[in-house]
Amino acid sequence: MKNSGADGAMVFEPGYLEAEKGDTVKFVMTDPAHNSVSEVVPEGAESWSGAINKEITVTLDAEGVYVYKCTPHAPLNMAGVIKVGEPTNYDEAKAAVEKLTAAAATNKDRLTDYFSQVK
Ligand SMILES: [Cu+2]
Repeated sequence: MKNSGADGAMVFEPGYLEAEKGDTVKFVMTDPAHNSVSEVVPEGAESWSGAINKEITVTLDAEGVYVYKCTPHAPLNMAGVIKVGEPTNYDEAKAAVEKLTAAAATNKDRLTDYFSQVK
């Protein structure tokens, strides 16, 4: 969770990640005032809601696409995508990406670029 990265200001890096079922992902606080909150998780996986300024470790319990955001920087499209195995919930994840992108004022291509890597 960074104030500035290769994909611009207020950004998760990497913003797109492929992982295996059962892996854990730790959201690390490089800069302050961020969090990680799931927007969509596959069926059988637990959603998460990290507090501002708190690192959080998430276990990816199910195959599918996970879409998450940083609450205070959602208007800057600070959000990311994790793919685990087969994208079982592709349509639901796509809808979440479109909703977050529509609500964002800047970095409009960021999340759709991440999601375009989901195959
Ligand atoms: Cu943030």
